[in-house]
Amino acid sequence: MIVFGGVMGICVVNTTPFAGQKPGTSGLRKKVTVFSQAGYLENFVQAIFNSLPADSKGSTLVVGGDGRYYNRVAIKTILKMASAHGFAKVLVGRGGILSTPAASCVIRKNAAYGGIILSASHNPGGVDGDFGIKYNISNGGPAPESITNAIYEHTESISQYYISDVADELIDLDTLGTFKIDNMLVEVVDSVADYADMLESIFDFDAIKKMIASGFSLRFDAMSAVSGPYAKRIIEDILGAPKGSVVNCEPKEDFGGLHPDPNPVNASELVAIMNSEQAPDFGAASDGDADRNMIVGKNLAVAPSDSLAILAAHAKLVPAYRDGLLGIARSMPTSTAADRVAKHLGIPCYETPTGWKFFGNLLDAGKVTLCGEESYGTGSNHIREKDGVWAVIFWLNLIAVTGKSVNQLVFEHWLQFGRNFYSRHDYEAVESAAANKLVEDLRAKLGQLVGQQFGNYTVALADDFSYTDPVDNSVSHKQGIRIIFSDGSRIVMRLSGTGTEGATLRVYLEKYEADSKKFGLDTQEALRELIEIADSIAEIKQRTNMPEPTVVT
Ligand code: VG1
Ligand code: CO
Repeated sequence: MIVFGGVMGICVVNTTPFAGQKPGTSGLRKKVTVFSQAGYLENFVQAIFNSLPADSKGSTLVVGGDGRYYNRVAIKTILKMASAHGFAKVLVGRGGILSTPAASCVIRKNAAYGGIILSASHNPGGVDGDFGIKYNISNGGPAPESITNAIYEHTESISQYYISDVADELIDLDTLGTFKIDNMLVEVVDSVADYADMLESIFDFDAIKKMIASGFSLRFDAMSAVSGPYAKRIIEDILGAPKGSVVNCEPKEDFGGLHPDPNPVNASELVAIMNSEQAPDFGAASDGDADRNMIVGKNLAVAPSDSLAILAAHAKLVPAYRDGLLGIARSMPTSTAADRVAKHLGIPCYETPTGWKFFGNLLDAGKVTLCGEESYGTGSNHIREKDGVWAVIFWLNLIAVTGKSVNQLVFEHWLQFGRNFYSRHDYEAVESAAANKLVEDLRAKLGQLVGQQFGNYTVALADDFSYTDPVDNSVSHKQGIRIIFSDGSRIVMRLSGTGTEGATLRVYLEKYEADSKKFGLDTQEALRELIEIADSIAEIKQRTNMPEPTVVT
């Protein structure tokens, strides 16, 4: 042991950089086998701490994760390193568990300096699964690119990390209360109560309770992930839904071997039930870290882009949004359904790059109230992360006060605003070089596409999306290729920043239809021509060597 700075118990460990510790869309995500290499996690955590200003010493940090395999080991390491860095206090979720929205809530409520969230979200878990880590700032939201870039730079030059030598056995994550690591206080908290209180202050719980008491039935599938304890407490204990309404509610280290991603492909059991005779009135699911949501009616999985638009259109029915919305923000690939609502309401609609970190400034500056992404993410200014259980309760609130079903709300929305047919085609585990070349070659020919006609579609705009943050003027380039046609239809292509195997190409397809007689069309059928155009422009099948996408949502 080396004694550092005269403080007993703090070790300095010499280390060398690991290649490729660059945070992606939502922090650093790698296989557990990569994270568990000696020094790998430590290097990244030290790089976070090295990027913090000196006033972080003596402040409070929040730490928690989605409970996946390696969560506990990582949390103990982080606690020991937080002590060595000089934090005065760490708030940690009981059992090391905090959902991503709850972590955001705890950071805000306790005015913490920031937080470290351990999650690979919707990626599979377990010994052979994925692990992830990200840093959130004092507003409770993901660190902006200026900070994630600085963290990355530190990972490239790191030579030492600092860690307390306290024995792991002395770190008890399971008992509520406080203990010390060296001079640092650790408080083990139960975030469920705080989170439930927050939702109660936003929504009309009485109306939802009444609806449920009168026989309204629902099924919330927590996908053996971290939303379970939160959903059970709120939906069953507080709102009074019968026991068993929340299913798969025990968080498991490997999510039962499944993919904790709430979409019709991975939550197929829920969708099958909602398509059957036994369907309850309402179905919903959430992901690994409880920030995503899927809403399901009878024979109808609501498209996330539609969900954002519908919540926005009815927001005044929710107590917290009674006075109306300041604005809406959506990620660029998300459909333009929300734009139509914003226009109707006379409020601005912002288009940001993919990833929740881009919403933080807009929310902090009071420019927007609701935000959403096509990837089953919706949220508001109540915290700075997307929030799965919040979205579900928002829908229940709307159903309770309008007396309308999910299907009615969706169909009436299309009648009023038209329908944005929308789908995402993912080509997963593509060889990285081939995927990069596809994007590069496509980028090179964007200029020639404008004005070209493909069947019924003429290209009006083709570019690689750049975003200038309206609050701090920071610019983010190369955020996805957009091909926009003269009728407003769009094809967007980008490479995923959350995958851990090869590259994932995401192809987003959107077509607007105002004519309600065409609403009954099958989505893939409505988008058929655009799907073909995407392939002819980008040579997807040939270059990925895949005849079909691996996942269609
Ligand atoms: C995906 C989604 C993106 C989302 C991100 C994190 O990123 O497309 O919309 O913000 O995951 O979601 P990518 O780069 O793979 O397309 V999750 O629930 O971390 O928390
Ligand atoms: Co998530």
